Amino acid sequence: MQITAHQLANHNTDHAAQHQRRLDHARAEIPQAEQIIQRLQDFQIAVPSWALGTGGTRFGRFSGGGEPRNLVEKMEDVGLLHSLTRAAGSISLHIPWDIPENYAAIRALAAQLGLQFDAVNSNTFQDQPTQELSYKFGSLQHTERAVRQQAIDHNMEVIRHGVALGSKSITIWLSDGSCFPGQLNFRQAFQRTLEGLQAIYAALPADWKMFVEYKAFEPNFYSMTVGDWGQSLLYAQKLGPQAYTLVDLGHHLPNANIEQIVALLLMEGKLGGFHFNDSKYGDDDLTVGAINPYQLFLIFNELVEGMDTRHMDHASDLGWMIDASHNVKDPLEDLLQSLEAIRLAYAQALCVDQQALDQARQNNDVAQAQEILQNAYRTDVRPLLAEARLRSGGALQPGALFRELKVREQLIVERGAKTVATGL
Ligand SMILES: [Mn+2]
Repeated sequence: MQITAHQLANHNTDHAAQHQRRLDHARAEIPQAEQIIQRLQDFQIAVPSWALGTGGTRFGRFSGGGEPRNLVEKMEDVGLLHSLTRAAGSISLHIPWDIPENYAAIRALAAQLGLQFDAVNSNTFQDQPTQELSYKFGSLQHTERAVRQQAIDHNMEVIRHGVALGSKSITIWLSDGSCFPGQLNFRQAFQRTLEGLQAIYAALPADWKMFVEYKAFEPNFYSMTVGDWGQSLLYAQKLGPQAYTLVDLGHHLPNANIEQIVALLLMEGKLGGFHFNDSKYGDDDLTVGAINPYQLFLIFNELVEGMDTRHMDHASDLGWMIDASHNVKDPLEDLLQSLEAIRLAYAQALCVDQQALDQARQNNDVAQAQEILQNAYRTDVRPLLAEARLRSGGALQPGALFRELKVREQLIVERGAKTVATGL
């Protein structure tokens, strides 16, 4: 299904008076409101193809019905999100779950839906049915050269798909590591992995980036061969200028100071992008902002200040992706909530009075520094988000319109109640 301009206009007319009241109030309170609205219009977030179906855990998966059955339907779902929000202008594909069969047709559909292709993602954490050698004991770290070569070849194939679609980056997350002490020689595992990444890096087109994603634990529980930002940064530094660290918010040990990690990676010019999600315990992949929206705000505060210091373009110089998926919500409503949470944190960070904060720090005025941050965090920027959507042709209240139009019910009619999207 597609949401028509007429449906959007009707919805926006119904909510126009209420919106104007809220917007007038926000404008009176936020001096830089107009600039924030414009920045929000530019700020697009990539939706991962694997978040469009109900996520699973290793204990089970409960499909919600109407899930996209193939790449075309996944793109149509992102198109729905984009037409409601005008904030989800790209899709991040996962190979082999989304192998495009007809590049021209897929590109034409993307153009029609107003979508770009964000980073392509490789997968050497599962064995595929057609695969010759097993990744049971790792991929790029594997002791056998043939397994390593198979993983390298797969990543090169992913790059070729990305080139054909117009992607500009590849994200590599390795599940490599060890489950028990003694299983691996850490140094040799690192060296083998580095050699594999170097071979893939050599195949990167000149205008591409490689994102090296780290994760503290799971599926390996004793060591991970790209286990934290320090290891990822080491790889990225050794690989060269097209390699960057990717920060997935759920991939840290509990209570890690992610905003400090982000600040230092930015300082080194090695922060490539984000996988947004939220968590309470580990890699929970919960809706962005569902558990700790203040941490997300603090991360965006470092991003805005750090990107401005380096004269970076907020919209295009880093990769902004969602990586979340779970069992109990409608995946599209979940993504609408994540998109909103990311943009709220961004807009609140744009409200921070950086000069005043700098002055408070110079004076060691700790209480004042906290006041400045929390004032920005407690600013209601929701009317600015709504205004940005309105100006870009989206809906004033995307979640409400999603329900008014009975989008999920229609998708179930079109696709059936028992569909299951490819993914975890
Ligand atoms: Mn991730």
